Amino acid sequence: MLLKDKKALIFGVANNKSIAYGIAEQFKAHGASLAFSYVGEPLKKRVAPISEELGGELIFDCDVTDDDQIRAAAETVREKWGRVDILVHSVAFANRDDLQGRFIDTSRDGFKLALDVSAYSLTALCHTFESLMSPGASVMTLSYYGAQKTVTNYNVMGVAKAALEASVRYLAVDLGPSGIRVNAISAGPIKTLAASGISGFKTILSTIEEKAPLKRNVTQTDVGKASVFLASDLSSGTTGEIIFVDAGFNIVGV
Ligand code: NAD
Ligand code: 0WE
Repeated sequence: MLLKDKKALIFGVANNKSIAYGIAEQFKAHGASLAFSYVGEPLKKRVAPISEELGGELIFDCDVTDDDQIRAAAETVREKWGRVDILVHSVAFANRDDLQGRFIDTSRDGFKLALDVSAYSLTALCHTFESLMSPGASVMTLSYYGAQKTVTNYNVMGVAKAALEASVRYLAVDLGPSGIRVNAISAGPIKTLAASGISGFKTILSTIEEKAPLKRNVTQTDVGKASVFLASDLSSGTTGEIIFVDAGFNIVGV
């Protein structure tokens, strides 16, 4: 029971295909207590049954672009739990129009939205939850290859993930003296809600099967298992790191 007595706060479960769902399942299997965020009433209907299924102790409404909602969430968690040991940020959004065509055509508003939801929100959460986290706490976020290399159509999300990965390093430096670690998992492509309707997604999946060392795509469970490592004392010496869970795709050259 690697996560026995640990309290895990999970942002970004939309349904049972979400990467955050795979993470939550593994956390539960290793004995953690769970709390889930949702965004607005329509998603509450989806998240509540998942929380029940996984024995969640708390669900709360939190749009990560709203500082008041983040503060309210922290208050709710403080009253119920008094502390947080694990914080999972599995949240991203860009306008669909900005995930096709040329990056050069991204509008100022589209850029701001993608960076706000997908990158700044990690800093906002760390800032507000800092006082609830003690030495040994672990923060993690989800990134993608498109942060480091161009991926056709990923566009403004690639720029947002680059900002997210740099934020992980700066947050690791700020929170390190308090014994709080901050890392990212760079996951290979997985068919989730956020991947639905992406033109060329099937081609990306088959490219990975063909080129990645493991000759397969990764699953939510693969990511969940790596998240247990990052959440637990097994990773006590690791912070500011981007860990690839991508069947090895990123290491392949010509
Ligand atoms: P998903 O659609 O299941 O999860 C995305 C989540 O973001 C949803 O739960 C949604 O409610 C939440 N969200 C969006 N805007 C929000 C806001 N303003 N406030 C709070 N929450 C908000 O899809 P997923 O693929 O599980 O994505 C989770 C994370 O994994 C994202 O950061 C994504 O970029 C990353 N990722 C996904 C893949 C992939 O191929 N699916 C690969 C690598 C990384
Ligand atoms: O990070 C992601 C997905 C992020 C995402 C997806 C959507 C689709 C629906 C952010 N915002 C939205 N907005 C919507 O309206 N991934 C890593 C999955 C993904 O998305 C791609 C990919 C891959 C891989 C988009 C283009 C090209 C490849």
